[in-house]
Amino acid sequence: MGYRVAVIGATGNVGREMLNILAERQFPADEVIALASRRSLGQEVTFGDKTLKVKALEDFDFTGVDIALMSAGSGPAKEWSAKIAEKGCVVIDNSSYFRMDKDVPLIVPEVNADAIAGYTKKGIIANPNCSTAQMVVALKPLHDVAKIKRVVVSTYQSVSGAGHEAMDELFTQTKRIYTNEELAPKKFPKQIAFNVIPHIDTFMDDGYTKEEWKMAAETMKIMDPDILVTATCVRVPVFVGHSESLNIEFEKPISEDQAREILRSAPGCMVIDKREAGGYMTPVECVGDYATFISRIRKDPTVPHGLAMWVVSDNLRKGAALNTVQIAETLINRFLKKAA
Ligand code: 11C
Repeated sequence: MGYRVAVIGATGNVGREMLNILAERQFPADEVIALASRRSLGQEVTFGDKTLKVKALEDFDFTGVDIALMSAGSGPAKEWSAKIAEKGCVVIDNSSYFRMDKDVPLIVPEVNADAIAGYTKKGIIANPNCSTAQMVVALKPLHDVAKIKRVVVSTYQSVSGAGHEAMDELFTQTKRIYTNEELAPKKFPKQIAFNVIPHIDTFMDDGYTKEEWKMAAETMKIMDPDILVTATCVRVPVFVGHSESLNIEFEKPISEDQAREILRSAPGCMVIDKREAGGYMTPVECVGDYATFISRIRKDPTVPHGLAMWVVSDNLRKGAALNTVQIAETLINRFLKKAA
């Protein structure tokens, strides 16, 4: 007997990837239900070789549904998660709403799969921010060996992180540059085509943005509360794939060769690191892939035990939909086993 799985926010960038990944990984589902708000009622989405008609979340009865993968934003997460969990359906939410709740585990399966056990408190599991997810996949194997003290990260985040309207804005602005038409930024505060914007999410009182704060706070919750992270998050005119430049300070010595070896055998990591033109990963090459790619591993000589590296991953996959499905896989294998 398989599972009944609902995908909430099924018409969005991440919801569509969730459906693709459930199909690709042959998640043992007897039924997959595509849900979105009433506005999307009747729209169609693809699930493997099937087409699913989107149902309205507001009218749906979750009785008998095992798992809900939710990517509908913080508002719907706040409004619906507890009601869905009350029906016995475990919610895996991709928004930031529950991430810092002490009764909700925040999970990247390669890093802290055991913490999933905490889902029983509220029936909810949180999925981290995309830029955090790929960073901790690369950091954890090194932390286990040489203990990380501090990370300085600068991100180069694709527009798909801000939704499909943001992707349309990059596309339209890029065309308009050539025809001398008005660029009219809407989704982004400034022109994104042929530009970069050092501002993702809202500004906080200390001058950091919420995206930058999330990278620090979520890393501490997922990996180790003692790790210091300072981030600068930047939007770049790339459609899909987030890149990150990391400078990592360790407590113990660790060489670049050791780091390369450790990361080569680490779950979810792929090392592409030749010191020659093209011997590194770029975001357009990671699209559709599951891995977190690590390149440009080198010594950071400015601290006693330091390494620098470049980390790239598909933000809609490892950063969101894939991680959510991996959580669901871990959940069913460890906690929601059904007789074959
Ligand atoms: C972006 N990282 O690239 C954001 C998207 O907290 O889940 C995901 C925001 C979040 O714009």
